[in-house]
Amino acid sequence: MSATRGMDERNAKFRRAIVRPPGTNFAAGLTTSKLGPPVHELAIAQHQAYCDALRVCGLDVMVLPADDRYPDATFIEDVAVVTARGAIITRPGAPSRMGEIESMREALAALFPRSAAIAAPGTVDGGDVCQAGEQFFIGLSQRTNAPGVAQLGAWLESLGYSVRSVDLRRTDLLHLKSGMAALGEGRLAIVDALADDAAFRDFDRISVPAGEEHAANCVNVNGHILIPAGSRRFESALRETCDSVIALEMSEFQKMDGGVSCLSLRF
Ligand code: CIR
Repeated sequence: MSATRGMDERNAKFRRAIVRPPGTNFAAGLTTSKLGPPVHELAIAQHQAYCDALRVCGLDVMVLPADDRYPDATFIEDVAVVTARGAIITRPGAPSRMGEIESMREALAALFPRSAAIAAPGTVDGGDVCQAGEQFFIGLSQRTNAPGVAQLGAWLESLGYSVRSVDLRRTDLLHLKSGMAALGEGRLAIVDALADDAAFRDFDRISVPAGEEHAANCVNVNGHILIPAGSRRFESALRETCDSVIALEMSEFQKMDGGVSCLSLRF
């Protein structure tokens, strides 16, 4: 990779996001939480507030139609990995979600005419993929298998990125980004269960306090850190070092094991 390209990307900002509102059967999606069924109207309102926050961060938000065939389709981050150098359609690890890639392929075609794709037997959920500058972390999880890690890693390296894998199977995390997030400038938010993993050795780590682990699923959008509301200690730790922290009500998505990062693809 040329030094110029690296410089350009460090200064680059996200310009667009793709989102998909929850469908009417959102409550039929996969979940392990014991928080009860989501209320559709409230989920729609929280999703709209989330889109408004992305716009405040300067993004042009492309809203795909809700898709009642796939109750988890609002968690759009899982079906593609989008970088400044190209996009790849994933192959979600949950059988009920595999069909979500068809409409994503159509949506991305105009923006990334030569998207790559994960092939069987590989499975990858985008929630297992975290970019921190030139470094990508890929979680080996319940959803992302070893062939998926290998395929995605090779594709990212072909684009000039560095890749490290993180084995999540010893944790109870659904996805890598259920437990960590890149905050920019070499900083990661990270839960205790992952903090000692050698993959993160070169990064400054901000601990997500016990009891607020769900807030590890936060996202840096052009210097604004979007976090779920109600994580008081984590929010005040972030406010000490980050210029802008935006807390969003995410209760209805948490009921379905989702959070702030899962609801958009940002590029
Ligand atoms: C699922 O289990 O697939 C959805 N209910 C939640 C997916 C959350 N996605 C993410 O963290 N990237």
